[in-house]
Amino acid sequence: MFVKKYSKKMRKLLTLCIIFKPPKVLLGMKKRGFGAGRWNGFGGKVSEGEAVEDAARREVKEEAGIDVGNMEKVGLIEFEFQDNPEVQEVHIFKSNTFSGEPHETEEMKPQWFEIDEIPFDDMWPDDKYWMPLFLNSKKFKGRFLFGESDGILEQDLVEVAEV
Ligand code: UAN
Repeated sequence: MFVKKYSKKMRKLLTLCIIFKPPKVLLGMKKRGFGAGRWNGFGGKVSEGEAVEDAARREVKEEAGIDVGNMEKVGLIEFEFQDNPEVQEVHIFKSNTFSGEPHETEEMKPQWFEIDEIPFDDMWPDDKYWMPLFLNSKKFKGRFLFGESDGILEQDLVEVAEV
C-alpha cells in the first residue's frame, strides 16, 4: 500500500530587536555564528518555554549590554533557505528606550547609524526591503526564500495593521 508521508517544516523561533532613536538606529556587527560579518539588529533564538518578548530583551542584553525599556512588535518574517527544511520565524521588535550604555560583547559590536547611512550592503539582503517600513512606523509580515550565496529567490512583504 502506498502511504503518503506529509512533512511539516521545522520552525525555529527567533527575535530581532532594533533600537531606533530618530534619526539614529543602533545596529550591531555580528562577530560570530549565523550572520557573522553583517550589521543587524540584536536577537537570537527563543528558548523552550520562554516568551518571545522576554527572549528579545534577553538577547539585546547579551549582545549589546543594555536593558530595553518599551518594546513594540512591528514585524514577522519567515526566512527559508533552499535545501534546508527549517523555517526561521523572526519576530521583529522596535524600541526607543533603554538603560545602560551599548558596548561590544563577545557576539556583537554595536554602533549608531544615521538613517541615511544604514549600511545595507553589509546587512542581510532582505533588510533593504523591510527596513524602510520599519523606519516609517509601519508594521509588516513577509517571507523570503534564499538560494545560493544568499540570493533572494522569492519574496513576499505586506504592510499589516497588527502583527
Ligand atoms: O535581518 C535578517 N535577515 C535577520 N536577522 C536575524 N536573522 C536570522 C536574519 N535573517 C535575515 N535573513 C535571512
